[in-house]
Amino acid sequence: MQRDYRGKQVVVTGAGRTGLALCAYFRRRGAAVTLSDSRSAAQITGLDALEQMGVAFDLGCHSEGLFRAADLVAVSPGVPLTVPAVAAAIAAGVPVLGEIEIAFAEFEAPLVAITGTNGKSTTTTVMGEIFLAWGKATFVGGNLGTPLIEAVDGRRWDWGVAELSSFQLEAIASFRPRYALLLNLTEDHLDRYPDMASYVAAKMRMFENMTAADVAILNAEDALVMQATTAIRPRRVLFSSARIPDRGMGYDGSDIVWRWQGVEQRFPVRALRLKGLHNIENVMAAMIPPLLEGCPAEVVWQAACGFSGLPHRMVEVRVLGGVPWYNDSKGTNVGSVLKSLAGLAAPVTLIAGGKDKGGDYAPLAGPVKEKVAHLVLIGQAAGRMESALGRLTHTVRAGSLAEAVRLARQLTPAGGAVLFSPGCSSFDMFKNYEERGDLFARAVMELTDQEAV
Ligand code: UMA
Ligand code: ADP
Repeated sequence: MQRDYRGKQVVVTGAGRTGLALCAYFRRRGAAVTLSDSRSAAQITGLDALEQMGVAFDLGCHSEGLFRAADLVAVSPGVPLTVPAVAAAIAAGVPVLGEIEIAFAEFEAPLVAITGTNGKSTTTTVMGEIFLAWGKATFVGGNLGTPLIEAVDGRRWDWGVAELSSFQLEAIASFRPRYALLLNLTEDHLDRYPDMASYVAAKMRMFENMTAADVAILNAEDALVMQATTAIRPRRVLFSSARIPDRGMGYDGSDIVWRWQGVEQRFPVRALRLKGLHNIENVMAAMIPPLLEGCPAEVVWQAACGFSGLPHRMVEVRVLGGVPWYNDSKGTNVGSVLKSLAGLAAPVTLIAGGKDKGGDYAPLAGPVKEKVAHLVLIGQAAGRMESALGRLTHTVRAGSLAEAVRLARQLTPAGGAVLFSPGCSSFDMFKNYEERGDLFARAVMELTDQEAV
């Protein structure tokens, strides 16, 4: 249901992609908008267009008085609710809502929400491809890149498929998807949350307004997912990469098997272009809502098989002197590095490090010992990673990503492989993981045959 923002004083926090879209949204709806960002005007792009729209600015700080006096504070995902001005607004009784909540109130089509620590973007994209192949006008976005608020622009949608981060779920109120997927839960974002329980609690908010008329799609093989969802209200449909449930989606080592209402359907996994058990999980999860909605199985499977993967996730950049080089810049936590390493044979040269999110690197110890011949560390996390893993394999530090690439070239003989899977976010050295992955790929392409190992 659309809210009436006419004449309201709205403070939008965060001048990233979400904040800029929120400003335009609220201006279109007649609100008086102030954009607040801790960065200064010189560091932000896109302000001219907002100024022309009549947006006011509060830059270089977040002014508490402004926040306390607002009718609504709209927060970008990157702005924690603990920021003093936001906390002051909450204390003063001002509604503080996230972009997902604001967009949801006006998004008229049914929504599928997808969260989890890893696999969100892949699952979201595969599901979007399926709905589109079925001929449905489908918005595909969210944390993936296009904020949901950009979908609320007068276009008519049949479906919305939205990747959601824990950050986005922190500031919902009435958000209620028809389907909600929880893919897995492992440690992440401990630079924003005091502990793992708080991170999980943020993710669990996805289910809070759902009823028995809605469906939760859950990973039966993830013990934490199972434990965290025992008391949720929506009906549960499980997927498993280790067995075939009596009712739900499973994998028997060669086929994905869908059992529903007494009928069994099989989908041969060799036809998928996506590789790895984790991607089989993503595809299984992505298939369930369209199948439950009556999308023909052939349409579902053809679309799933047509998808070859997103950039920056285990992309082979080139093979040089018998060494494949993989860009996995989206490997931004320990869980994803584990999956990427699992897909490679020893010996691997692993380039890792970036902005430290405060998690434990010890789960990497076994695979590093077994497969990683050389560990090249970059960024803010290099010290903590070296303490956790340095004694298990030959470890060096590099001052830049380009230097890490040169070192990896020198260290890796034919028959080895180089994996760039940072296990950290990119914000210490780069704008985002895409920029980091592009720079890695460029540095790899600039290597010449002459630089002998
Ligand atoms: N800022 C403040 N005060 C603060 C913190 C930040 O003013 O206390 C400002 C920054 O100076 C900056 C702005 O906030 O100008 C950035 O806002 P933002 O971080 O919300 O960035 P957006 O460009 O709006 O991108 C966000 C998501 N970013 C984060 O969650 C950090 C994008 O996910 C998402 O694609 C986009 O909305 C559209 O939905 C990125 C991400 O890293 C890819 N997500 C995390 C992940 O996937 O692990 C959760
Ligand atoms: P997200 O959007 O949650 O970050 P992506 O689909 O972008 O997830 O995948 C990022 C990385 O996470 C991949 O490169 C891979 O290493 C890992 N990954 C993908 N799917 C899964 C999964 N289902 N379980 C665990 N790790 C996964």
